[in-house]
Amino acid sequence: MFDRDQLTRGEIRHDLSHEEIQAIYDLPLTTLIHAAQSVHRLYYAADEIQMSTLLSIKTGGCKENCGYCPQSAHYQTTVEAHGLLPLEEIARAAQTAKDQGSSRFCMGAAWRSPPKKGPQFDRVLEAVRTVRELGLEVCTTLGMLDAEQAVQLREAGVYAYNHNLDTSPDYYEQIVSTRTYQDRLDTLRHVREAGMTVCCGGIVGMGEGKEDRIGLLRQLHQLDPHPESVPINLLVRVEGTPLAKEDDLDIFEMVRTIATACLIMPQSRVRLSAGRTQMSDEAQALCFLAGASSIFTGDKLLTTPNPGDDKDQLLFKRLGLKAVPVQDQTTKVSTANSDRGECLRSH
Ligand code: SAM
Ligand code: DTB
Ligand code: SF4
Repeated sequence: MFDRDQLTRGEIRHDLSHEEIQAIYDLPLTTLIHAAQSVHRLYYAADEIQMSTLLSIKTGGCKENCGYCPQSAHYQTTVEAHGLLPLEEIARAAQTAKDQGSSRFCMGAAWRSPPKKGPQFDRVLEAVRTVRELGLEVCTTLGMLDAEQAVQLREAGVYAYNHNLDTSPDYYEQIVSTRTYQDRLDTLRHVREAGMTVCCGGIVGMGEGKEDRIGLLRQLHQLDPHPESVPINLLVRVEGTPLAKEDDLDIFEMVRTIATACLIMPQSRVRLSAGRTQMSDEAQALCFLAGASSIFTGDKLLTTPNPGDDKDQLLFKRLGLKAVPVQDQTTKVSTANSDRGECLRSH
C-alpha cells in the first residue's frame, strides 16, 4: 500500500495503482482536503489563484462527436458557428483579459485538428505572436496536433497546449467515437516533445462512475512529466447534446476529484474549470480548499456562461484570495522545466 507520509511530502510519482488512488479518493473528506491543501502549499502560495481567460477563435461546426460539446456538428444546439476571428478582434480580447487581471489567455477552436499550413493556420500563429507580445501566457486548444504543427505553435510562442483526456479509457467510448483515446495521448506526446507545457484534464458529471473518475486521474498521473495544468470541468449540460439530461453530480465528487488530483500530481496547477455557474460559492470555496488554484474568468467560457468578473471579484474578496500577478511573459521560455521552476518559486 502507498505510504501516506510520502504522499503528503509532495513526492512526484507516476506509479500509483487504481486501488491506491481510490484509497486516497475515499479518505474522509476532512482528511483528504487537509492533505491536498498541505501538499498544495509546498509548491504554491495558498491565497493566489491563476486567472485564465478563454476566447473561442473559431466556433461550432466541429466534425467530432464529443457527447458533451455544444460545438459538435453532430448535434443541434443554439451555438452560432463562426469562422476564424480576425486578428484585431483576438488582440482586443486579449488586451481586455490582461486589463482585467488575467495572466493566461487561451484560444480555443472547434477543430478536429487545425488545418495544415495555409492562411488559417498562419493567422493562428500570428494571433499567438500578438498575444505573447502583450505579455500574456499563451495557451491554445485547437484539437489534435501532429509533430510539425506542435513545433510551429511552440516557435510562435505558445506556452501551454490544452488537450483533455476527458474521462477514463473505459468510459471514453460512451462519450466520443470519432477519435480514440490513443489519438489524444499521441497529441499530448507531440505537445511535450515540441517543448510546450501540457494542460490536460477532464470532465466529471457525464454519468461516469467513481471508477472512471479514478481511471482518468490515474491516466493523468501516469503522464511523465505530469501535466503542468490540470483542468477539472463539471459538465455544462447543453440542450441538444446527448448529455443534456444528465443527472446532477454530487458536488463532493468534484471536490474529491480535485483534491486527489492535487495529491497525485503535487506540482500541477489544478484548475476549477467549466461548471462554476452551477456551483454555490461554498462549493467553489471547497474546491479551493481542496487545492484548486486556477479559474477561467469572464462571463463566457468558449460558448457557455461563466460567473463573470463582478461575481468572481466579490467571491475573491469574501475568501481573501487574489490573482497571480501578471508577469511579463514575452521572454518566458515554454519548457516544462521553466514552469516547474515557477511553481517552486511561487511557494
Ligand atoms: N476542439 C478542441 C478539443 O476538443 O481539444 C478544443 C476545444 S474543446 C471545447 C476543449 C475542452 O472543453 C474539451 O476537451 C472538454 O474537456 C471541454 N468541454 C467541452 N464542452 C464541455 C461541456 N459542455 N462541459 C464541460 N466541459 C466541456
Ligand atoms: C478546459 O478543460 N475547459 C475549457 C478549456 N479547457 C478550453 C473549455 C470549457 C468549455 C465548456 C463548454 C463551452 O463553453 O463551450
Ligand atoms: Fe470538437 Fe473539441 Fe467540441 Fe469535441 S470538444 S466536438 S473536438 S470542439
